Amino acid sequence: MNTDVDKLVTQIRQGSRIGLSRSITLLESTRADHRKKSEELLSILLPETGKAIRIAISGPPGVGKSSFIEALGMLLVGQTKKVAVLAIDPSSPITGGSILGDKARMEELSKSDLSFIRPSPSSGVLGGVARHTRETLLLCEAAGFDVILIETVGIGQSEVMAASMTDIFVQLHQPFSGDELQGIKKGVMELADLIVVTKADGDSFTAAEVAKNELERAVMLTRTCEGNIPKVLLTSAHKNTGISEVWTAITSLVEARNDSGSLAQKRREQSRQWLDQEIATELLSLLNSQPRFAEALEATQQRIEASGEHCGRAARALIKSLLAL
Ligand SMILES: Nc1nc2c(ncn2[C@@H]2O[C@H](COP(=O)(O)OP(=O)(O)OP(=O)(O)O)[C@@H](O)[C@H]2O)c(=O)[nH]1
Ligand SMILES: [Mg+2]
Repeated sequence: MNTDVDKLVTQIRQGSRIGLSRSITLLESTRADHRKKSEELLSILLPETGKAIRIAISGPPGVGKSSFIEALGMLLVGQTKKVAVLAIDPSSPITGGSILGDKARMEELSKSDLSFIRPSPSSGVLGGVARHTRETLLLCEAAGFDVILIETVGIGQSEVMAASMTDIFVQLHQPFSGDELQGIKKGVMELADLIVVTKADGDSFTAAEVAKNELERAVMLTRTCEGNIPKVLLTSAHKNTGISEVWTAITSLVEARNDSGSLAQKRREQSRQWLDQEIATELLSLLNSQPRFAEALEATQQRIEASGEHCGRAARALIKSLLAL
């Protein structure tokens, strides 16, 4: 075995944050030799993963995700739990990087010896970002972290990605005064295990209460299956109120799902999904590495442009002809 990998394994087992950072950099690298090493590292450590509570914290930009994570994280490190904060963020073409998981909003937490904060990988397509985050999560578990919080912006695909690798999905909402509820997508509400209204303090306290009531009514309407209705809780990260109630709700959900076996079932399904995604990614890169594929792709593209051939059909014909080779 390669000594580099050996060293990283030892460092991670010791809970070293430097070792963890180095390993994450390795798995984010696009170099083939780095990829091979990171796969070796993950294979060795995989049996030591799975022990943390994995939580997605989602919501629109500016709703207060990082501030909430800081407050929740401080509560947990206060109980001597080790907390890792990761992020899934479709990288912005304008800023060229991630806006989430901002350490500035988690100033206190980032100073704690029991925390580890890693912003979202700043490059690549969402699928790649998701792979890195999932692998980083596993490394954090091997390093002994008890709780993994994944911050994600509330826009479609990245939320679904975050849900596909966590046990509990917490949806954050701004205080509001009434009509805004119509704008909340039903599909997103269906992902939530727990709904948290932020900024329940000062001038926005009343609006937060209105939001709580409206959201409670909305979840009753969208959910039909009894026992599966998410709680709606009021919090203020600034005043540090409602945070421990959120933690209690999370641990009760985890306990109930552990008892019923549904959490283990969920993780099995997630792992199956992950395999499917890896197969799709591998197939595509295998195809792209074939010179014949590039030629055939170009020819197909020209045919589509010239004759308006249906893309799905053209893709199937292309794959069939390559498999027959
Ligand atoms: N009044 C009040 N303001 C808050 C609270 N939590 C966050 N804010 C404010 O809301 C703004 C956004 O907070 P963040 O924690 O950065 O929100 P975010 O959702 O992580 O933002 P992005 O990562 O940019 O999507 C900041 O100006 C915070 O000061 C709170 O509990 N009360
Ligand atoms: Mg943030």
